[in-house]
Amino acid sequence: MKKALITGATGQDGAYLSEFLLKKGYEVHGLKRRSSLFNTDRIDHLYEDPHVENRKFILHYGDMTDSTNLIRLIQEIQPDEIYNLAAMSHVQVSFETPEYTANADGIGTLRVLEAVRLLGLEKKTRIYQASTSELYGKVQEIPQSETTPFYPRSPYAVAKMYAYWITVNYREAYGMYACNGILFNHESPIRGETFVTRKITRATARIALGLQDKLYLGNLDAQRDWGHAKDYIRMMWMILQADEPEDWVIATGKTTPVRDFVRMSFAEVGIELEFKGEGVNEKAYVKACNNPDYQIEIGKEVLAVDPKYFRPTEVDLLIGDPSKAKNKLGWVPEYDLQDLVKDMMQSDVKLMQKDQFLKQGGYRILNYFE
Ligand code: NDP
Ligand code: GDR
Repeated sequence: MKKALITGATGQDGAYLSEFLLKKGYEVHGLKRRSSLFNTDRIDHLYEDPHVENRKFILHYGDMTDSTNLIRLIQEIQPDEIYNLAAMSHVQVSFETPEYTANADGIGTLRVLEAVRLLGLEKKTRIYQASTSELYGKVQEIPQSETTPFYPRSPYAVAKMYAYWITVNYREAYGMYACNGILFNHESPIRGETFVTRKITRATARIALGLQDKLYLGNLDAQRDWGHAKDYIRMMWMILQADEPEDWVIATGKTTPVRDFVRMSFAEVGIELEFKGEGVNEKAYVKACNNPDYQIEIGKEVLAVDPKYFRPTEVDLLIGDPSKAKNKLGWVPEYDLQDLVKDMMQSDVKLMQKDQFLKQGGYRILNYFE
């Protein structure tokens, strides 16, 4: 039985990957941070009572900023595969916590690689590094492929650039099986609530159900190559099964502006929007509603721009070229953007119906929209 260690097991990708590897028969070890509240919502369905023997899913306390913790865990587990997914992954927040981001996302990756080397596991343990399309940053070339030069535009991307190159360096210097997956944006119903897609699908559901008035966003012109996280975590595993360790772009090859993601989300619940104005004055109004479940007034303003969500330096356009992964690994995504929006909207409508029920029962519901 193969053993895998997943750092960031409580995050979006960590949760889907844990489930995927358990189904493949792996013993899965996940790193989780101590927090003052439970932070395992996304993996609670996989939880196994620690008093039961021969568990297949085991969580360990740890942190990417703690070398001794990582060395001890890797020594105890002796993993065949490590998926290094843990990171402070929010681009805008990285401008506010640049030093911590460098430590967790950049040096954290070095700590994992160095632990494997120190423990003499170079020939046993394969390592996947969660690299990102944010490395491309300022547009140099489109579409972006494995050979496109990097130009990072945030403390997050700069930290991930260190992680990218230290992974390549350990592969070349010590013959380690260490790979970068350069993954473009991938989303899902369990995406963090402050990333733009989930912020939009949650707000759309809340607005339709009368729980929220308006959605505030930043740059509506930014374009992203959005895929479904379920398709992308499968590729993480395939990357570590290849004969040779290499770096891979995983993307859909299509790009869409944030504005259109908003339009598609509202359309999914039968609400047609009209956008008016430009730049910081751009707004969206309800043009039509053909869903009898929703009592939304025609002409209602449902979206406005708030410059507080603008980034000091923005990544304007991302569009990936996944040809290498398609040709050599057989990468075929199952979801397109329409399927992704549908999946996220269906899930958020159900979630917000629960809130609506609680509100009707007189309970206070969460009103935090960041
Ligand atoms: P999430 O933000 O959902 O999850 C990040 C995970 O890292 C969480 O489990 C989080 O723990 C954990 N974590 C954060 N800081 C630390 C730390 N110091 N020590 C230990 N654990 C920590 O990210 P995703 O699942 O979306 O992404 C997974 C990885 O892939 C990240 O590295 C991200 O940067 C990268 N990536 C993501 C893309 C995407 O579109 N989703 C695209 C390309 C790359 P907690 O739950 O306690 O917060
Ligand atoms: P990104 O994702 O920065 O691409 O990083 P995010 O969803 O945060 O932003 C995408 C684009 O939308 C614009 N935007 C807004 N973004 C947020 N979060 N909130 C808003 O209100 C808003 N309004 C407009 C942003 O300016 C940006 O252009 C994600 C993360 O998962 C990274 O960890 C990962 O590496 C990359 O994707 C690939």
